[in-house]
Amino acid sequence: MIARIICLIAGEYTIYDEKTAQILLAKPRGLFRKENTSPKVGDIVEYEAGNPYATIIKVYQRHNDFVRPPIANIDQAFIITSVCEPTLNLNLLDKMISIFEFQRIEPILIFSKMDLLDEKGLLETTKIIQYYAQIGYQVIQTMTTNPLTIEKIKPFLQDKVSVFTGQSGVGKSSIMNLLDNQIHLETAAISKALNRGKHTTRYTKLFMVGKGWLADTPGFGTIEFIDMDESSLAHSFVEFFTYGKECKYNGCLHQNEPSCNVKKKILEGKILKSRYDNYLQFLNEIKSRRKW
Ligand SMILES: Nc1nc2c(ncn2[C@@H]2O[C@H](COP(=O)(O)OP(=O)(O)OP(=O)(O)O)[C@@H](O)[C@H]2O)c(=O)[nH]1
Ligand SMILES: [Mg+2]
Ligand SMILES: [Zn+2]
Repeated sequence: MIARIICLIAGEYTIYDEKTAQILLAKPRGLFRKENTSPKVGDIVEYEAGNPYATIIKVYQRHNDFVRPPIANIDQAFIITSVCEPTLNLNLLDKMISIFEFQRIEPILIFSKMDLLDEKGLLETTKIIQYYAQIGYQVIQTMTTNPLTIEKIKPFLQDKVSVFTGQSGVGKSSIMNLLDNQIHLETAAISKALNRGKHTTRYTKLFMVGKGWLADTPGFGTIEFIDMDESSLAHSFVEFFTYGKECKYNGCLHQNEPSCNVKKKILEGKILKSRYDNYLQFLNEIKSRRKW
């Protein structure tokens, strides 16, 4: 029998069998520990019925696999970025976009807490949000004070496995709670002194929402460019990839190479400066990691 893992807490799995529409508790067969591949949320597994636990006997090959958040087989990722409280973090946003692009998973950008911006902040932030839309990303602006803004997420969910990711405190769980009134996730006010969330959600868990599966995940502070090299980083910045076709050198990394079209577009104001600064920082991170 086949099921999907929807939750894992302290070695105890919850699986969902679509054929029977049953939710079951399960434990993996001992073998997985030896093979060093423990089943994770999102996995499609074969199981044997049992009481009180079904036994997971096989994990089907993953079409993708993430450590942060710990989930496999996702079709799309919502990257949630708060425009305020915690302060808009474009560095983390660009990093996550880049990692999902590399994995060929479409990122959808949610800018949350729009209600907290004053007039000036709204003007500045809107320019940034429009930039991301203009380079090709779906962007959704939300405020939990207006449920209609949350409703805009639903059409994207149908028939897909999606994940909510983003820093702690940006409002992932709050938005999930509004998407379906059966969901009651714990949420907590951010620490104003530290300007960051409290890591309220501790487990990755899939919920059936909007005729698809959607995972709430714990917020994280840092993530790494696992398996990415300089050129895959350059390709994962979609607008650099497009403009880069007119750089003089094939494989231009848009640093100090002569006749670089990306640098030209920055001078012309066609590329958001923070995107380029973040790109250079990531390039250095990848380079210094490769020295090891
Ligand atoms: N003003 C305002 N506050 C919001 C909004 N969305 C969430 N919040 C608040 O932000 C705080 C953090 O929200 P959570 O939903 O717990 O954030 P999270 O992303 O799940 O955080 P972790 O579970 O720690 O990763 C809570 O106090 C929410 O009420 C919003 O759109 N506007
Ligand atoms: Mg949460
Ligand atoms: Zn270039």
